Amino acid sequence: MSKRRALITGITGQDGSYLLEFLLAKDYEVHGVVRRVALEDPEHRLSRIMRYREQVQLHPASLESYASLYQVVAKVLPDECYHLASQSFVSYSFDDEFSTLNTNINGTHYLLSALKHNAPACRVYFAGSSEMFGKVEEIPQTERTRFHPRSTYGISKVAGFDLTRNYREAYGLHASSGILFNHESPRRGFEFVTRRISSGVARIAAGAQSELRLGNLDAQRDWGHAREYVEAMWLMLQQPEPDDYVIATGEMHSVREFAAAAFSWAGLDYRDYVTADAVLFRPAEVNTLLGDASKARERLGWRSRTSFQELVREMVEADCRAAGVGDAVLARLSPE
Ligand code: F7E
Repeated sequence: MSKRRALITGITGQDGSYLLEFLLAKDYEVHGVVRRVALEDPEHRLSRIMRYREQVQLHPASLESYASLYQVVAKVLPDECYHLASQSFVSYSFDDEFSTLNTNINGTHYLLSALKHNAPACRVYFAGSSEMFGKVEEIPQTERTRFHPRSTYGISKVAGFDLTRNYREAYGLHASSGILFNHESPRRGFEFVTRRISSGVARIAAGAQSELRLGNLDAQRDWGHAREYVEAMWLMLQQPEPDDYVIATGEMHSVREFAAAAFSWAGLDYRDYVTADAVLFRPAEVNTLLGDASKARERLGWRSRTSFQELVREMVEADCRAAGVGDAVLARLSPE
């Protein structure tokens, strides 16, 4: 039997790299959409997937170009398509609303349309986000909670979610959306708060830095491990019917708690190093996010397994090792 063929947009990112590993382990033929510049600068831009370079076929295309996505889909004819690519940094969406909306909404629309024309039987995953809940209308948030996005990033994800549902209802595409709450790992981009903290702790422990400036320490998030969240994406596409699912841990912690835990793993007190800088506050903040993933648990058999403390420890350990901190700190961080 021929291998199942998967196409991933955003394959070079945190989630894309974990999904690539997961699908290779399941013996998929994996294809990825990347920007042309990534192929020209592989050491840097393909760093998360370099070790799988021989096992994956990469295709240059842009979310801004319908023609380029159309050609990739027509060539690959995927059985499953995971649309993870987007401008995903919420802060940046306040600086450049227009490109966030254009790239994220059009990119999703172009891909869905290209699939409708070339591979209508393909099963599609759209990366929705808890940012769609924004100014939350109930706690915890479920698939039935109303959206109230607070940034153009959130708005673009609501539009992508609606487009995905519309392609399902109007054209019969097997298209599902995951409403993923924050998910982190040692592969998280350095601009996101958890990685800012874990890499900051590592530099401080290594003596290369003496303070860490953050924004709103009181924001609360539901943080899970990205490696587990990509399994949920795959499970959604194995269901007979497409649907939408909240993926979350069901536990909420503040940025302050994350910082306290991260510094404490390195034997430090965050209050000696962290300052809240008003410049880093967002014009419209999402203060609390807490997901209820009961539907995913019941229908997909999925649940989050990594505890908050373990997630923090893993991130701090990885950054401390990369920063070359001393053995005394590493001994605190290594699991028994
Ligand atoms: O911010 C606060 C910040 O940038 C988390 C993306 O993957 O998850 C992510 O979006 C919170 C916010 O992630 C700093 O104000 C404080 O309240 O790590 P973040 P995010 O905005 O929640 C969702 C699910 C997505 O879909 C997104 O694509 O932390 N915060 N101080 C800070 N945030 C940052 N970045 N940097 C700080 O210094």
